[in-house]
Amino acid sequence: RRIRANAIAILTVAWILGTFYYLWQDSKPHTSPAAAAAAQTRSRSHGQKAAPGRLEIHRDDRTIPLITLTFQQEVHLLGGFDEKAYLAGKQLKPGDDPYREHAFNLQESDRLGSERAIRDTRHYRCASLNYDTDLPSTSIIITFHNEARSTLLRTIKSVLMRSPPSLIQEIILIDDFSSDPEDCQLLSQIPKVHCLRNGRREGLIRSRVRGANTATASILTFLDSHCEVNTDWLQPMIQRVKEDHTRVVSPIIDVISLDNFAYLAASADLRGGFDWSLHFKWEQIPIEQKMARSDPTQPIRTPVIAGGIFVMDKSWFNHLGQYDTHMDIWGGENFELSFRVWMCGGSLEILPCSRVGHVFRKRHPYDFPEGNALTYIKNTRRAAEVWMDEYKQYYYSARPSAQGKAFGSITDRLTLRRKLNCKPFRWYMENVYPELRVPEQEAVSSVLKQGGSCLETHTYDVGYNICAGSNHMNSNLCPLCASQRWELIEPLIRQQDLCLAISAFTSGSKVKMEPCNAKEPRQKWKPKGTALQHMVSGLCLDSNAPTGPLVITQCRPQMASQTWEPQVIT
Ligand code: UD2
Ligand code: MN
Repeated sequence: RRIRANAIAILTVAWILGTFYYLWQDSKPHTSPAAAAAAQTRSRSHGQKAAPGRLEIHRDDRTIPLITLTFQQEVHLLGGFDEKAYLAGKQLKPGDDPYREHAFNLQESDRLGSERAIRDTRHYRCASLNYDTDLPSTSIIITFHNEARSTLLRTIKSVLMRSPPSLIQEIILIDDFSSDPEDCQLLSQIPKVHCLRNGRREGLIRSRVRGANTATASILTFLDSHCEVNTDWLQPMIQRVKEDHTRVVSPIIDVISLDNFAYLAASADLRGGFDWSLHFKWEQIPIEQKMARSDPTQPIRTPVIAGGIFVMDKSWFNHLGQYDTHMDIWGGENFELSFRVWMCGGSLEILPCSRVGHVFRKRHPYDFPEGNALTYIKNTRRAAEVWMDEYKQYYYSARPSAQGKAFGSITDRLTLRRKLNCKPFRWYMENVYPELRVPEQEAVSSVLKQGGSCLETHTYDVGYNICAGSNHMNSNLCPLCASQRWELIEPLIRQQDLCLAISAFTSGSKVKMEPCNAKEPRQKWKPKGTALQHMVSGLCLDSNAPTGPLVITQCRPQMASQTWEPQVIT
């Protein structure tokens, strides 16, 4: 009996240890110092994108076996296309700088060949997910300007080899007026590949719209011209869009090293964000959301997308107004699209079970006919002017050089916004990106003058009284000064911790002081001419002179009892 008891005890201990080991393996952080070092975020000018910070290596190195195609398979996949001749047609000359033309190491890319094994960088649970067997097919849209032949071909071949053939309706290449028309033309010998060439340089925005307009599938998939798609990259994205056509989805964008073309896994804890200068950045998912994520295969809501790689229903793309085609060359279109999708009834997400590699570069390898800075300003100014409402002031403070720069007419886009009945940017700030902090406004103290009287408080009551006089304003001895001193921080009218609030939303309601809360509708004011209008009721602050008390009444322009002129106290 004792032997049996011992055996049971040993088995129990072994079982407990085994369970602990399993759990530890599951939660172990998958980072390696080497990969992290490779991921230094690069800073580039004018809002250029850096590679996602924090790379990680998964514990099980599931490299996709190199699919070496048999001659028949190769013919089936590539048709009459002569890959060797295509690549040999453009070769780096001995002594040439391999980074000069493309801002990545062309020698390494050429040496790699058009297909290679890459690691399956997804979370291991992704492999056991199932997708509908009747997913709709997609048109892949790739625009490029002077892309290297080896990277472009690798993008296309990875799509053909790593997607279920039935899901690929066609691959539409838009050659944005590259120097050599053959870069694109020759590729149209590959089955499913079509080539459109622009008669002049249009930039990626108009090029993508041209591609979308010729697409025949019901779903659009956009890719940059230097990508490599990973195992089962397409199914998760098409599945999400099939379930709800208002979703716009993107993969986790892995990093292809611009130096040695190593394929590196990006962190699965990042989403797209930006600062007020409209500079895109990768940022950590907010901690509460991270804690709430029990399933690492679930989509990640993102305030903005990086821009290059996403899947969108074609009718939804058209319904929402495609892109702003007055944006040129590169930049800003990802903000415009992201604001528009969120504010006009859709959503944006990153799907961790879809992975696509991309060569992130430190500089643009091509020229901007109007200059890089001016183009970025024009494009982001258009996005700010159409979509950011009163928040555009923060864009201008963060990018003062944008003021006064030409950005063309935005009438059509404003009409579109009205027609689609889109929500205000304030809604986006409160519901989609509350983590984006509004810059602290400089607290300037003012008096609010009505003739010789000033708005004044008596603890929680408000009235008006003879102005204490500017010569006394800074003196502690002046009893009225503090009670006549206001900070106008839209939407609040503030005195220390108390704010001006209405007691009810109807005309004639009294006005009082209460603890500040910028979300409280009763405390929201904005200037209207020389009057102060309560934002929600639309009524104006009225001294009710000479009888008092202070109330809100119907706004009447130039009405003496509604005039409150701010005068800054220095
Ligand atoms: C990122 C996006 C990119 C775009 C851009 C902002 C990713 C992976 N990439 O910059 O798609 O949203 O942010 O605008 O999210 N191109 C043209 N004509 C031009 C210029 C560029 O066709 O005049 C092509 C270019 O060959 C490439 C694509 O547009 O295929 C994007 O350009 P990029 O790779 O220089 O942009 P990237 O990755 O820095
Ligand atoms: Mn790119």
